[in-house]
Amino acid sequence: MFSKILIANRGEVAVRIIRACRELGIKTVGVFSKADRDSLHVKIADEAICIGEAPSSESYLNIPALISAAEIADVEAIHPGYGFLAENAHFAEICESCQIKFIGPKPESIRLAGDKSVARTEMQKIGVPTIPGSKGTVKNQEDALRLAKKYGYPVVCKAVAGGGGKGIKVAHNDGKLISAFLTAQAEAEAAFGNREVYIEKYLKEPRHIEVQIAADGRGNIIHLGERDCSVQRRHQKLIEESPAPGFDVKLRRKIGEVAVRAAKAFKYENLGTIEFLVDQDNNFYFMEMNTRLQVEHPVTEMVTGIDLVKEQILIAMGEKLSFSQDRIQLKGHAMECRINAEDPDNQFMPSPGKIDTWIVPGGPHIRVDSHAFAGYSIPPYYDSMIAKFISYGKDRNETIAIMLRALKETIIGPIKTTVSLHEKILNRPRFRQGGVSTNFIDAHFLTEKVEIQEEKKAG
Ligand code: MV4
Repeated sequence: MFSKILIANRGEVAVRIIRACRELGIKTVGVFSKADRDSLHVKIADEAICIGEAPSSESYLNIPALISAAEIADVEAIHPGYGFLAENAHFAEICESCQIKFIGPKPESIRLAGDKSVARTEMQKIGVPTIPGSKGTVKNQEDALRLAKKYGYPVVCKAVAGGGGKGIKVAHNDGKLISAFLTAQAEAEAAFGNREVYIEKYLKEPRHIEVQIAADGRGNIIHLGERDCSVQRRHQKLIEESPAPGFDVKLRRKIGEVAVRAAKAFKYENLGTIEFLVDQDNNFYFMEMNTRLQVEHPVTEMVTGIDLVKEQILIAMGEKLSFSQDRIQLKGHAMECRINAEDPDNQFMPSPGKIDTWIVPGGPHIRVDSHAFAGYSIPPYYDSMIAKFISYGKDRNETIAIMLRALKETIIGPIKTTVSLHEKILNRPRFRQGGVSTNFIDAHFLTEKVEIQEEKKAG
């Protein structure tokens, strides 16, 4: 039904979407900033249009430029990828009003998920477990203190518009709570133009588990198992895997059913993810809904055998889901390592610049999703992720062994990358055991470790 799609994104995800379109026989229009002229997505798209200057505010976030490009190229739909405008309800609305199909959920679903406090309240209404905390937002310091007394320290103040770890502050006592509350408000105002904050009991060593869901426009809605994304540094995921270590069929069915129920409450259509925090006893709590294709979608593709990007486009065209819940079976184990152009030995300083050597892994059961190549210059303006390595094996141990040999055969230079960090993580006994919490990287790898301990003592 679609004959041409515009991809409102750059980097590996633009390449990934072009690949899906080509397999579906859909023509592609790439867009690029002046810094991305020589990028891979520009080379492999059927057409490419320059949409502005290097800073993303003047190009990839420039709605008038994107809509103009879509009109000039005469596309029927826009795929937003992830980041940039993917979760912008206003952009989805503008696409709709220009009769361009936005490949994603309806604006009202994006808006509902975007308010974390309202989303949390909606989940409570339908009996989806949430972390104990405030009813709605917290207006002042007195209320914050009263709630902290009720739930007991530590507590966490979170921005309702939150994302990327901004506007999240933990407090261990009354004295710290006031500054945590005010800082969360100020950060939220600066980052999102919305200073509203809610409060939750702080879970000490949670795992981050998310469930992939897919919904068509005909009321069919299913889940595609879970991903464990607990290995993060400063709210940036480093490694994701599926299935989650320690999850059995029964627990998967339970969290999957809750995720589907949650998605229904969002009147959801297209691909989405329900994020949960999971405690040591495997109790899970709804945290938020992501209304986009995610970076880590390939791990789900590997264990389900489903091409999620093609599915996403077919859903947007009005097709029925190509599979039913009883046809979804996780097979084997998949793991993704995000390779960033950053120096792990120097505070993860970005390392943009020209890539002279680009030798990336191949062979059985390794997938490399990337927009980089020998001779490519990484611009300093955007995200530092330059590749995703995805390994697939019969079980977790084999999957790790495949990833380790893949990392070992990688030679990228002269820019710095996080390849060596991934090798270290994968060799840690605690990681090999499986089921690490979100504190794992802080506890094992952070040079800022001392500083964090000092903060706790002071608090
Ligand atoms: C929490 C939490 C513990 N308890 N909420 C961080 C980002 C945002 N999506 C929610 N986050 C957290 N919320 C309560 N009540 C711990 C985190 C958290 C975290 C969550 C997932 C992955 C990595 C994390 C790293 C630090 C803190």
